[in-house]
Amino acid sequence: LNECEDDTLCAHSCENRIGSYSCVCGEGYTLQEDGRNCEDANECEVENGGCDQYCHNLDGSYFCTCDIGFLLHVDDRSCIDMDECKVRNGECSHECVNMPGGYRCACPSNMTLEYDLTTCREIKSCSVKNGGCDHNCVHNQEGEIVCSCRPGWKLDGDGRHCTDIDECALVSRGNCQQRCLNVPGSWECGCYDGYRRRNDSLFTCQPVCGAECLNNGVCVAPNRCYCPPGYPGPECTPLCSPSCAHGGRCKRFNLCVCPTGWVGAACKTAVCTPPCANGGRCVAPNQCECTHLYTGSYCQTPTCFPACQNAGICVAANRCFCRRNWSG
Ligand SMILES: [Ca+2]
Ligand SMILES: [Ca+2]
Repeated sequence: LNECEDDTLCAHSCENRIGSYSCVCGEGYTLQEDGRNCEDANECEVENGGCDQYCHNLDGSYFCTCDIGFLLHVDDRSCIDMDECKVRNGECSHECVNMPGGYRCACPSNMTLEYDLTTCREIKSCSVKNGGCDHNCVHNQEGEIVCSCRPGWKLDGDGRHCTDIDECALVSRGNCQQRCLNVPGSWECGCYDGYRRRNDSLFTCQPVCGAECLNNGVCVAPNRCYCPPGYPGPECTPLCSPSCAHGGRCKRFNLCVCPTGWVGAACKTAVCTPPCANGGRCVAPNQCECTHLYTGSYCQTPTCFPACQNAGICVAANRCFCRRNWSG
């Protein structure tokens, strides 16, 4: 059975199959859910129909268009900038500058564009666009315009524009001792790593020593102090030889500042107050080492050996003062 012989079954065309059939729609249409009718497909909904700029849907097809100033390419999709300057110089009296989707007229620096935006008129006064000068504009005795530039700039060959002078490219390199950095209208000197600019000069650099060089030492290179004799330590710290003991601080060459309780050149002598008596030896602050016949914090107490018996009193080393009726 060929159902397709009934041409009312499908809106567009019919494809016969064994025991069945299906409807097919023409290009630009999609089959609807009823399997019979065809509906326009909106090509613009998918990636703008491939159009560069504008996409317009039609029943069964679509087309692309472009903005004013653009032309539709022969591929009917891309938009190409129209070069208006190619036709009669865009009606410009002097220069024509093509731009995407448009163009503009331009004038030489000694002229200005009229309000029609196409005609250039010569500038004859400094009061119009600064006479076409980048910086300074004056009239000479003949009334002509004379341009000049601010310091650090030089006048171009056109007599109007000013260009920055690259001072670093000159032989003097801007008188910079180390680095030279050109900037518009001026320049700056810089220093290598490990150096900084001197406070008293814009052009010269001095080395930087991480910490200050002490004791009149001089920073002669990055992190290198030149130190006076007796101060060979890092950053010219003083040398004490022998070194200060017991936490003493080396203040000047071979001069220790000692902590309380210690004296001497290297803080090695202990101080006992009062001093150790009876031949005792001061071994640490207020610590006496007594001879074997004396005791006490400063060896002030004599000892008797053997000890005095029967309430006798030890009055001096190994000398007992005995009570009445006792002796020995
Ligand atoms: Ca153009
Ligand atoms: Ca410069």
